[in-house]
Amino acid sequence: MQEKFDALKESAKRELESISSSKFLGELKAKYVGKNGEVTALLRGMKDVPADKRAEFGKMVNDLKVEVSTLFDEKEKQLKDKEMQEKFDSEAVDISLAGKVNKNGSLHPLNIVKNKILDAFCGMGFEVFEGPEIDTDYYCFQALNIPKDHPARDMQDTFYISDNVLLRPHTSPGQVRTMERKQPPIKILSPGRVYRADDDASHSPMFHQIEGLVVDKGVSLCDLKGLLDEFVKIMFDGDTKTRFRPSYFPFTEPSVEVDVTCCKCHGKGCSLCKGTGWIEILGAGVVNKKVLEMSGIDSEVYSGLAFGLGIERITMIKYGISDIRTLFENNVKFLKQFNRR
Ligand code: FA5
Repeated sequence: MQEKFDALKESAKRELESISSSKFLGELKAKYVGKNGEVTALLRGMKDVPADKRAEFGKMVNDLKVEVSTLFDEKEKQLKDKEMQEKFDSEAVDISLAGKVNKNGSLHPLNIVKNKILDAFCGMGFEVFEGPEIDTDYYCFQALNIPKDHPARDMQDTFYISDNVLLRPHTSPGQVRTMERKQPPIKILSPGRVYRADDDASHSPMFHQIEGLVVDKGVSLCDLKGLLDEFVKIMFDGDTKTRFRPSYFPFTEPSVEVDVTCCKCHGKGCSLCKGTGWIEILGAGVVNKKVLEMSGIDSEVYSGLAFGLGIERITMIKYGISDIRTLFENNVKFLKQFNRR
């Protein structure tokens, strides 16, 4: 009997040795110690064993079962350890390899300058209001005291979608839309894209403006000058000079234009500033009473000041950019220069 038991144990050992994956283990275990396995079958032969030998026989079969099960448990542990190690090896990361550096994006110089301008004015109590880029003839011109066939329309020739609807040539419609909705005191900025039939080193067909409007009791040209002087001080370094030049806009009276010294020639005169030494950054003035009245503001009680500045021109002056077109070419080498933290 003992020989039979030993042979069974040897056979289990041999079969276990030939197994190289834990997934075949379950089937083999069932063959020996499962419900219908060979060791379990020995117990069924108990009935043929003489009664006085049964206890001893039963103990021997149970011992064999424990021994064979232990062989399987050890093999299972061995295979699982080996498989785990193989998994670790195949998923290993080589920490000595050079890493991949993520390229960080950065703000476009126009956005850097736009944010700086908004910050400067918001610090003086202005709120931001954005109007539509496609607007009507009424808001772009008529409500700003530029009736049909007025010669001032030529200065802002633009792109029409239909007789009455156009790409706005300036952000001044923002003035009208604000005054129609809100009674004074008003202190708003209206930034956005604008469009004109222009194209040279300092004029782009699409560019960005920021409109400013203040309406309250007793607002005057002195307030406008003080406000813009403060703005220029915040935006430019000490060497930049400014000048206020009388000008004409149908929607302001009196009107001015503000120039700063040319970024390329520093006032000597060059092709960028057309030999004048100055670059215009904004138009401004005291809001025409007719415009206040058309927008529902009592011009006997209130007065206003307004300005419209070009973000591209201010960016060019701040960073010494001599051609406006470089701002729209999206040349990464050029844009990287502004990526300073
Ligand atoms: C106007 O657009 C007036 N709406 C500004 C204004 C607002 C005046 C409120 C009075 C009261 P002007 O056409 O001058 O004005 O344009 C204002 C600024 O936009 C200019 O000073 C300049 O900085 C910029 N600008 C004008 N045309 C271009 C262009 N084609 N490309 C880039 N910047 C431009």
